[in-house]
Amino acid sequence: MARLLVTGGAGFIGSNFVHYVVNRTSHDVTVLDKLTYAGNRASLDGLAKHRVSFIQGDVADPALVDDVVSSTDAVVHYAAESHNDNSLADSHPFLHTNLIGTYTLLEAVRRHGTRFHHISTDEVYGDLELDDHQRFTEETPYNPSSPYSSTKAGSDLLVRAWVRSFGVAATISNCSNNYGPYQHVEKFIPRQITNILRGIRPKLYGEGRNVRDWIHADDHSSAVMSILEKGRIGETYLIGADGEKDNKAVVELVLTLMGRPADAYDHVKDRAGHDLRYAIDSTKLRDELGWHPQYRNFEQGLSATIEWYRDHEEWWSPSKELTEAFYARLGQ
Ligand code: NAD
Ligand code: TDX
Repeated sequence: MARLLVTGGAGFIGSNFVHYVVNRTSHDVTVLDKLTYAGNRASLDGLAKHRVSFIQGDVADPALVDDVVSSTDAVVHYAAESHNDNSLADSHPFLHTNLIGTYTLLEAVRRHGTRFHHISTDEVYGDLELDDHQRFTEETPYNPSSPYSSTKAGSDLLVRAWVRSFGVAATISNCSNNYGPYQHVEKFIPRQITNILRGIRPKLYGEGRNVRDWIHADDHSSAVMSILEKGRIGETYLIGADGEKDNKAVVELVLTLMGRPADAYDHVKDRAGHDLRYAIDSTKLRDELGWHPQYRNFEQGLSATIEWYRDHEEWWSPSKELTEAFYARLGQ
């Protein structure tokens, strides 16, 4: 049994990971989270209090981070500014949290000899053509497009340098697009579900041909646990569940599952520099660590996610108005 420090544990994927750890392992968890607009303590409600402790703070605060890292066995680093559209509007928080925050954690784990797992994204590889038969692998060159993905790429490179130069015991994972409960309403799938629940038409950027490779957040969590337990130090593992879908198909499926006509959505202004397609080849993770996704049916996973948003209006409602006001200013 160990104590895991989960940074960003009040965010979407971090909170799903904390639920996963508490429900399926004997590890205890300390969450370090700044509670930005994207963090929500309610996402950790219902978890046994003696298993999870919560610290509100910034991963870029060296004294706090040193103190928290000194009393944990391993760090799983989810905290980040995570939304591409926000990074186009104001990049500064992305440089602070994604770069300085990761640097601050690396210095602390270096001092204390603590195991470190860095959570990253497939967006560091840039994008693929729609008809490209290749998918991203661990060998794909970095080629990020947005301020968000470039700061995530930078954070990955910091981790690699700290492994090589200082012997930090770190691993990295780059995952594709996650869906599931507790995702902020700014993101594609929750935005459309909550729009429909509010009587607003879903909004599709451009023609909606862009492809994302969807994975359920629980499958991301199980993959991260496998890497923590069995991954080789210094290695990168790509996480994906063969879930490629174009945005138009996803919005049509959401509408259909919610009993609306499949074409009851609006096309809005496209995202600047919009990545066309992401696709993950997770052979290394599957062959080396024996990991497999549990959620193989996207429609079922999406239906359960829709039900979750139906049942948890009090969780998402406070963010909805501000989020839509932001998009309205962008014309999206
Ligand atoms: P999120 O925006 O939902 O959550 C981020 C969390 O980090 C929030 O709780 C926020 O309060 C916290 N945070 C932000 N700045 C902080 C700081 N300076 N100090 C401490 N806490 C801070 O993000 P998410 O979608 O859950 O993504 C989590 C991680 O997974 C990120 O590193 C992201 O790059 C990566 N990732 C996300 C996806 C996806 O589909 N969402 C896919 C692959 C990888
Ligand atoms: O209203 C919308 N309409 C729309 O068509 C929104 C919010 C998005 N989109 C499109 C843009 C993308 O092609 O849907 C797709 C998904 O958009 P996001 O949910 O913003 O995700 P994406 O930009 O693909 O990035 C996500 O996956 C990789 C996460 O937000 C990142 O944190 C992660 O690294």
